[in-house]
Amino acid sequence: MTRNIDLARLAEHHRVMVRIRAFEETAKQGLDEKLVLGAIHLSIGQEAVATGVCLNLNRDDILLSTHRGHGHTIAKGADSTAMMRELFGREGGNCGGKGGSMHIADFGVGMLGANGVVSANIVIAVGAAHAIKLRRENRVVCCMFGDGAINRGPFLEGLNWAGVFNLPVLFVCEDNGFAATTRTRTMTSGDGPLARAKALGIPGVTVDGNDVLAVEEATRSLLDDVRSGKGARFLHAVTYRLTGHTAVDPAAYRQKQEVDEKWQSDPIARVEALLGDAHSAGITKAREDALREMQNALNVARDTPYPDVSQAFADVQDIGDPRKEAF
Ligand SMILES: Cc1ncc(C[n+]2csc(CCOP(=O)(O)OP(=O)(O)O)c2C)c(N)n1
Repeated sequence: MTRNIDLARLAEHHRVMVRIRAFEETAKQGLDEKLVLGAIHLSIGQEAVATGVCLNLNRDDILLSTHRGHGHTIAKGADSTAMMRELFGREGGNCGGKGGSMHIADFGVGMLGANGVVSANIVIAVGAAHAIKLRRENRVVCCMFGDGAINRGPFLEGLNWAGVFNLPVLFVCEDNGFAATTRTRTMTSGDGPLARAKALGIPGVTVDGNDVLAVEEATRSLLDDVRSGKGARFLHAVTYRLTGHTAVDPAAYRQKQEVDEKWQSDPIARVEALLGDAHSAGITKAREDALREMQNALNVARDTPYPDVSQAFADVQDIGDPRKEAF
């Protein structure tokens, strides 16, 4: 079947996808140089989900992300240099260097937060959607989570609440087949994410999450429903994580052959094939621009100082005087 493809829009997707990949490859370089402390979780292979979904959100729509959130954050419009500074724990990071990779938030672009607690973002998203409804605001919430997250309690609570109160939220299950080192299907009862959403009264669809156009089309249609007050919707995007769970995980729990095969449906290569030879100059330029942007972000972050120690308790939850009360 031939597809009607808007090549200008596809090139826009391509630019975002290569920026996400370049950011992560550069962040990995920063990790190897011990500039990033702690873990980072790369989303290499999953760029089409972040891009196809987030490019259909408005700036003031709210996004909740996961521990694997660099791609979502970039696609929602956050500044890559601020993100690199955040990963490096430096001044001028999106959260002043206190959040790091797993807790980036950037309210300026509607990015309410990445989250290191699997599934916790679902109930936060639903709370935000309830607030939007009570204030009669004209915007929506999008919540990203992995296939592993559907086996935790907040998934049930969050979807149930969103269904009962008809809330403006799009749930996006980024199904990469694994929960850390475990194949999710070996620990998931029943027919999977979409069946669970439907059982909770939330309609949705399953798409090829490595096909950015399919993700975009499904997202548009589901968001039309959400924006027109029909209530929550669910997108189940099937993808694959091409690298380990964390950036230092060699992923020995799966066969090299499987990963090699999955590289054949690398979402970026698929977009480049669709763009075709006529766009080869644009493809090269997009890749070069992305690498330059991220290399610059790396250099700036490297040269940025750490925050002053006086900032340690600024902008964090007020628990009184921690020096007196926590001990
Ligand atoms: C509540 C909670 N339990 C366990 C963990 C450890 N953990 C971190 S990521 C992860 C796997 C999550 O799988 P999934 O939601 O599918 O996301 P993916 O890593 O595959 O993108 C686990 C179990 C955690 N961070 N939070």
